[in-house]
Amino acid sequence: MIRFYHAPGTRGVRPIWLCEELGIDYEVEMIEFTQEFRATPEWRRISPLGKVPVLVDTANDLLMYESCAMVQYLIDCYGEGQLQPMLGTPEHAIYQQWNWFAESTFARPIGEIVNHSREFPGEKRIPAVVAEMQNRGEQCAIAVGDAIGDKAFILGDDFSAADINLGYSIMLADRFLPNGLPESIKPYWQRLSSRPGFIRATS
Ligand SMILES: N[C@@H](CCC(=O)N[C@@H](CS)C(=O)NCC(=O)O)C(=O)O
Repeated sequence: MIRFYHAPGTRGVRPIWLCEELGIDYEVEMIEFTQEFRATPEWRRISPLGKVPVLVDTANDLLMYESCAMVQYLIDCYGEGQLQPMLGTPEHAIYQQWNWFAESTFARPIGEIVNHSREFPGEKRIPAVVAEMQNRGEQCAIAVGDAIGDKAFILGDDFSAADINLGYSIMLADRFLPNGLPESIKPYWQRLSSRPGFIRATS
């Protein structure tokens, strides 16, 4: 059985959405997403930095963190070739480019906006830091909009797990960038966020 430790609206949306798309059975244990709970030794034994999500797959005696790595594990192990191009092809390289971009380039500055507000509330807030992270997040959203052009999905006609990883980052951008999403990305976001799998993963 696959179990996710998760909190609403956080990066666990990615692997849960993937399970919904592929019809993989899973269960979710919601954790208390407070600094106090995340600092407990009990939670740190499961998640060394106190973060979510965490995936446990009892069938393979596996415990892991990093949401995009979970998505890749689940399609490699249970996806039967679906939702990713064939390994070793240029298409797979571009697919991986977007997976990495989604978390390490796009979600990162937006996550830092959230972290900054939490760690430096009120007068301790450093406006230049927040502005720079907003600018970086916005540049990423524009880059995705440019790459999408008039394609349906990031790799073309076919929906892939890279759309799931990017989709979560776009959800963050929509929520935390002061000017919201650039026009160029809105039809893509509409297409992703209206998928039944996304709706089930976020409700
Ligand atoms: N790169 C990690 C990031 C995990 C992460 O930052 N999770 C957030 C929630 S979406 C969290 O637990 N934040 C609390 C913290 O950073 O202390 C992943 O993709 O799983």
